[in-house]
Amino acid sequence: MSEERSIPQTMGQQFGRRSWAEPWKIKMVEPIRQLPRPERERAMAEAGYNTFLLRSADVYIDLLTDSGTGAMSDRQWAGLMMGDEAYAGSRNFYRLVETIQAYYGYKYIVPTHQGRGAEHLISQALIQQGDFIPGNMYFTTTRLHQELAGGTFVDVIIDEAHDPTDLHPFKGNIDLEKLQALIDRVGPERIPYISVAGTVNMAGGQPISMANIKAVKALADRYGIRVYLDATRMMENAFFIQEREPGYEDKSIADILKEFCSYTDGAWMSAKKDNLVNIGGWLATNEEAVFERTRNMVVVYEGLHTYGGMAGRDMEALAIGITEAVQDDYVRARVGQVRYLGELLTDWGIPIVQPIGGHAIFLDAKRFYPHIPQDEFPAQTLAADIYIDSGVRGMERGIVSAGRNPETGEHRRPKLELVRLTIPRRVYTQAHMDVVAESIKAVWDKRHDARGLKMVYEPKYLRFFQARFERL
Ligand code: PLI
Repeated sequence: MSEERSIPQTMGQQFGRRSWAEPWKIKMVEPIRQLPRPERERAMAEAGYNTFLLRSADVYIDLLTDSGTGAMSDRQWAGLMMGDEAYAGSRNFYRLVETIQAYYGYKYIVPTHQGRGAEHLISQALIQQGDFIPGNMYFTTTRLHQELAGGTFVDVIIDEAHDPTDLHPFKGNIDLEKLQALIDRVGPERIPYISVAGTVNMAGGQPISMANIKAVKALADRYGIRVYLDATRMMENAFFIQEREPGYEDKSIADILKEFCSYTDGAWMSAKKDNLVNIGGWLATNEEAVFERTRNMVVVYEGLHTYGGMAGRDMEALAIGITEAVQDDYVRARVGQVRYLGELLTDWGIPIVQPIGGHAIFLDAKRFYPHIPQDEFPAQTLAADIYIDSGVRGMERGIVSAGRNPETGEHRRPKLELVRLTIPRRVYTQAHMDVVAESIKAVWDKRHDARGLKMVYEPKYLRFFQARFERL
């Protein structure tokens, strides 16, 4: 062997490749461990084949959710020490309000303990019994709060969103004809607001385009209907606009975010995702009357209107988190890591929702386990099987998550039957992604042996959190 050939070449030297990398380095670590397989089997059975019921100490790589599971920066941890824990008028609250105003552009802010606290307030404030709320695909807690307020959610997302193989670049878009048809059918006075999510969680983390939100706003304005935004993962949505929408390639994430929000009347936010904190949320509006109503309600359900269930230190970490989350290099690395995992799986022919979204990889359980009928919960089964294989925890996003129709009591049968592998922000490395991908591949290779589940316990609300199953 020649001297030259014995020197291993890096991929970069070979292909002239330039990789992205995270714009941070690791200062503190939290040990994790992989239980032996017999213990994983026992843990899964004891958890009723529901990954929500596992103890986190029994999980190796935790991809259950990106909600509240991100790593805070040294600046945010330093910010915790700046907490002003006054019951009323905390300094951190005013900083948070100014930060949301600066980056999202809304006028009035009501703090809440997390996203569903804000969903509760906006739903109760705007929805009357018998109203209809159109939206770009349901989200579990969002729709439930709309229903509890007396409304009916109507899905007006484009058809492509329900097809995991369709490569539409903006599968989160609203179908304007579906929206118009609803307005014609029920009348604009029965539609308190259009519920727009950026990116769409249940569709696979798919974005909505700037052109679409502009068009939605124009249509809504014609009828005097409000547009409210679920801003939970808007940074990632802004990234996809920058990447895919002509005219936005040279705009910053911060500029895109602000422009997008300018086409809406307000927003609710689970700060546990894109705002890089472990707990927190907020409601924002440009409407004074809505602000007055929700600011009054927050003291009943969440806490005083200058903390809404958060500690002063939480609000400080949240304000700092917003400033970090709008950085272009951060969002690029964030989506880049999700894409890295998705591309490994795609290369092995494993069926996932395409295009790869912003916060998670969604395995298509219908194509993974085609022999398991939807009534035997293929996605629930797959999430359990992955945990048993490696200790990697994902979650079901299919028939169990969709729940029952409150009028008929029947299962809702979503077209998408998925397992979500959600990547926490700034937590895991590329090596963790390799381990995850290899575990999915191992389960894929044994897919023909899989057996479905039967549900043996079903709670009334948001059943996916607490339902229990047995192996068929
Ligand atoms: O979990 P909350 O209450 O902070 O936020 C509720 C919520 C609202 N909208 C969207 C799009 C969400 O994704 C969301 C929560 N999502 C969770 C917990 C998740 O695992 O995706």
